[in-house]
Amino acid sequence: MIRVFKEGISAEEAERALLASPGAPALFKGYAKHWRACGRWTWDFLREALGQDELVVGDNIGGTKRGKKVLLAGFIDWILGGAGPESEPRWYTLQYSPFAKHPELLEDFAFPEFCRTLLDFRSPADKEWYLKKFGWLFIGPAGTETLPHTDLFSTHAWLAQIIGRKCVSLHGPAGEKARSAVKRADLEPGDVLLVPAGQVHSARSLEPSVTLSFNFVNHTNLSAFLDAIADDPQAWRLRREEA
Ligand SMILES: O=C(O)CCC(=O)C(=O)O
Ligand SMILES: [Fe+2]
Repeated sequence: MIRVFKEGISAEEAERALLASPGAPALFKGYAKHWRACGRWTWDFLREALGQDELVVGDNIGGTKRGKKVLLAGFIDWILGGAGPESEPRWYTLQYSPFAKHPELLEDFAFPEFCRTLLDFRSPADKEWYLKKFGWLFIGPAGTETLPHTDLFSTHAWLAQIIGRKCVSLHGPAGEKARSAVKRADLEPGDVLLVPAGQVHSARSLEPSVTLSFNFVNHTNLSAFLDAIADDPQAWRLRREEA
C-alpha cells in the first residue's frame, strides 16, 4: 500500500513521517489545497498568463512518436473544446517548464517543507537553470499517458495536482510484472505525491488535468544523484549547457 497522509497533517509531522522511511512513496491528501495556485490557476488564468508560450506537445510522455509545436492558448482551447475525436492523439505537454520565464508563478506555491532541495542554487543564473531543467507543468486532456519511467539523475519528485484527477501508478522493482506489484495513487486537486528516486512510475489523467512537479535532491538521494552524474557525465554536461 502506498502511504496516505490525511489532510491537515502539519509540515513537522510530514517531515517526521518521511524521515522514518525515506525511500517510500507517499501521498499527502490536500497538502497543497491552500496554495494560491489551487484556485488561481484556472484554465482561463493559464490561458491569459501563459497563452503565448510556444511549447511541444506529444502523444504521450516516454515513448512519444509524434510531436508538434503549439501555443499554449490554442492548446488549452483544444482541451476545453473536448480534445477532438477519440482517434486524435491525447496531446500532452512535453517538458514544459515555464517558471524561469514566468517567475511570478513561483509566488503561487511553495516547495512542500519535506521536499527541500539541495539543488536550489544561490546565484540567479543557477536558480534559473534549476527552474528550467527540473520544474514542470503537465497539461493535457483526459486520457493522457506517461509511460513507466524513473526520473532523471536519481532525483526525487513531488507532484501537486492543480486541476482535474489523475492516477499515478507506482510499479514494483524492474522485472516484476505482476499487477499486484503496482500501487495506485489517485490524485485530486490539492493532493501532493512524493515519488522517491529510482521509483518506476507512470500516469494517466482521468480528466482535463494540470499537474505541477519538481525534481529535487536531498540528503536521502544525494549519493545516488552524484552516482547518476558520474555514470553519465555527458548527459549531465548537456543538461548544464542547455539554456
Ligand atoms: O503527470 C505525469 O504525467 C507524469 C509526472 C511525472 O512522471 C513526474 O512528475 O515525474
Ligand atoms: Fe516522472
